Amino acid sequence: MIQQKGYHVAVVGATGAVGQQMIKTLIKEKFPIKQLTLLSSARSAGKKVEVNGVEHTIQEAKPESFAGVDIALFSAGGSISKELGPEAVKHGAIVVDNTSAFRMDINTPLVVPEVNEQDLHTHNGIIANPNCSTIQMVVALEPIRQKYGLKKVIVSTYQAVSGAGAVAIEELQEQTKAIISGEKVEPKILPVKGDKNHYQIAFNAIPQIDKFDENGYTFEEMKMINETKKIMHLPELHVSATCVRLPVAVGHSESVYFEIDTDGVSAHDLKELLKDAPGIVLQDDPDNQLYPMPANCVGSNDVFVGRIRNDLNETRGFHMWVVSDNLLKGAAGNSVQIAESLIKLGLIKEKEKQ
Ligand code: NAP
Ligand code: 3JN
Repeated sequence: MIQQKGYHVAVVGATGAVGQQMIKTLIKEKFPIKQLTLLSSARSAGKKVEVNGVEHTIQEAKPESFAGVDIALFSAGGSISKELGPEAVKHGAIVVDNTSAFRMDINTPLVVPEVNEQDLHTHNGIIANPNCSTIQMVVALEPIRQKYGLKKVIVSTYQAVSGAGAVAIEELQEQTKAIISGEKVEPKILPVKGDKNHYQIAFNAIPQIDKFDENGYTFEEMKMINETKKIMHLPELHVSATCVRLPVAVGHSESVYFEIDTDGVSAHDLKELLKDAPGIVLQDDPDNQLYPMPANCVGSNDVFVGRIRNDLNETRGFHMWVVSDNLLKGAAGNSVQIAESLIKLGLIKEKEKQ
């Protein structure tokens, strides 16, 4: 993977659940890398990791870490992005930020390449990668919006614990083992590491992802609502969300109800449309019990769609089931895709080309 020509890529949060997937995705996609810099906090600095047969030492992320970097992929939390993202830009890097730090900033494009790749042209150094739950939903909705218009979306999510980081994956594994062995569990992380109460996730479902906003929605739900409108350029779209954590390691699922702007459209028409749409795999055959499930989607950068059916009362209303790997298409995969789009569109400045 490391080439004479290519880009100096930095991964910030390289030891995390998302950062590790970023490194794997860069290799899998044969991203043109001339130099790879892996950054974390002081806790992991000095650790050695092997990437494609080459040993790399994790370094502590500091402003000066970005000297000579062309593309910096950030996934170390919003406060690190706010602190170090602008520093990376000052050093001439383009930042693809996986956190919510800049998503709703009007000067920062929020991009899912299948939906709004052209928004990359307006970037000012930072490009925001949306929330995982938003990404998979807009990939499935965009072809429908383009052909039939879109008026309303009501989504309920069934989210995997990996969305809450490496520590939440460990918590699910340990609780599951403990409960099966008849031992007591002491929840410490979920639903939200810094919140007042923690609840068992093994053999449970928790209707809280992120903290609560004053309006009774959680911040995860508000992210889905606001980000969807921004990415799809539909400020008037009616969107509502309920986000739920399930004892699944990887792969978010969503039940999406939506209303289109056109009469006379059937579920069959939507299946025909989605079967050839970019980034989508249609798995919809009730007769043969074919529908997407997270266990079958892990490791893929696609969005899997099934269970498409008409609402029984609303003629312009439909339901569908959308599943995707939250660490890939929902995070690392979409970020690397953004970096690939930047290269394809010629948006990485000449001076940064090696
Ligand atoms: P994680 O598994 O807990 O990993 C956190 C990473 O951030 C680790 O590499 C950690 O390094 C690093 N880090 C922590 N404090 C740091 C500091 N002060 N300076 C530099 N690096 C620091 O979390 P994750 O699941 O990978 O998620 C990381 C972030 O990605 C989240 O906070 C969120 O903003 C974003 N995210 C986005 C989505 C999405 O929907 N697009 C999904 C999940 C996560 P150490 O090893 O040194 O601790
Ligand atoms: O919980 C999930 O499934 C997705 C979580 C995403 C997340 C976790 C911590 C902080 C985010 C995010 O990307 O929206 C953030 C954040 O950056 O706000």
